[in-house]
Amino acid sequence: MPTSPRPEWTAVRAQFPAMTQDVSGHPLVYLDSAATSQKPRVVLDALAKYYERDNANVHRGIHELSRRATIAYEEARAKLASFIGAADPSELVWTRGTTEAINLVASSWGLDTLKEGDEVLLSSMEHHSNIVPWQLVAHRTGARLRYIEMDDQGRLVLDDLSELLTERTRLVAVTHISNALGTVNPVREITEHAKKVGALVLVDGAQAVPHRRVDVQELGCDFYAFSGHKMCGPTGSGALWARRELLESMPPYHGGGEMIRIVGRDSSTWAEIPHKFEAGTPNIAGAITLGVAADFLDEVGFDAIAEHEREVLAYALQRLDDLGGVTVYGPTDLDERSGVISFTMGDAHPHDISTILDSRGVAIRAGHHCAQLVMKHFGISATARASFYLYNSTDDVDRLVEGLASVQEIFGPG
Ligand code: 7TS
Repeated sequence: MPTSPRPEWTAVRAQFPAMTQDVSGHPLVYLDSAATSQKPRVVLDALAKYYERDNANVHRGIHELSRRATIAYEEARAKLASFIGAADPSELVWTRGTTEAINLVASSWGLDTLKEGDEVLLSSMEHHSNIVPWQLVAHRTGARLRYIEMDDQGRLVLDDLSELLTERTRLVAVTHISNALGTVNPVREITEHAKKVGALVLVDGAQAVPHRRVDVQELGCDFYAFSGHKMCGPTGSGALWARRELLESMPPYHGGGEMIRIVGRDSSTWAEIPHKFEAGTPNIAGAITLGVAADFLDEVGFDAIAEHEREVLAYALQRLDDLGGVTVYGPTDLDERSGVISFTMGDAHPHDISTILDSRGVAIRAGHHCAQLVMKHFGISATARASFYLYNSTDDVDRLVEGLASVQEIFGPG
């Protein structure tokens, strides 16, 4: 088991300027990447370069800067499409992130397609952004929401799937990786079952795309949503991937400039996909620099990232076990989880744990993590959550555990 970071990962970390600062008089230990990741120098530089040299609106002006911005914007689309294994760049719609991508599907496909008696199958480990949009649509259409439940390790219980999936099921919407537990779901297996009853499958990839190679075609899903800011890209960037025929048949979600072909007084016709879903001036700098972030991750390599994160995760779980008094939620098998550790410590409230850690320069998240159904399942209101990314090391784990030891000094051993 490693006790000091490997030099190649120290070099990766050195590319993240935010990671080199002191917080509360201590070198920052950032363990909140499930909320948002830090950004490497190449992404920050690309952002400045875009605004310094190429800033112009896309698909509009016939001038050099607009040409440059448009080319870079569409090149980034092609890059991200291939990054997730899409067949064609036109299947990738830029959004503000996962939340907007799911709302797009719910409002466009959902309102257009769902009828009274139809069913949407969710899971009880979903982030609120894959629950609430479906509730909104269900209330308006009369569709019914059903849930795949979890076991006591926070794994989906798939034994019941053949009962949950019926000819009424129009959509299965599940997370690839849980943000509250780190559980990695067998999406391909779920997709295979869903196809048998003709249901579509939407996958929330917010916690997956940053950490592992995702291939939407291999997964066999129909919609895949993800956020740029959790994968070293800027906030306000992200995308929805969907099969071409679905995007073509779905009505627009927002109306405005650039999503039309011809506008008349009473009605209009729509631009080709993906532009039909991109009304108004998009987040041009966000899309372009998300392309840079994808290149950065590719260069480090997902095999290496996954191996490194697993090493840090295994070390962290062992050290927490050695410390004692820490209840960790989620699967015990490392093959079934990613670099998220959600935990509680006796009577210490997660917010107090987080505050004590913050005073020592260690950033974690405390709360329900926008996954209140997960908290309910475990009979708790909140957890403390440490989440790891490629720039974290076993040294960070040591600092976390030192901080937790001081929590125990204050609150007792738990
Ligand atoms: N789905 C999952 C699984 C997530 O983890 C998040 C954000 C979202 C959807 C929403 O993504 P957004 O980029 O549109 O906001 N999760 C978290 C989190 O765990 N802490 O802060 C945000």
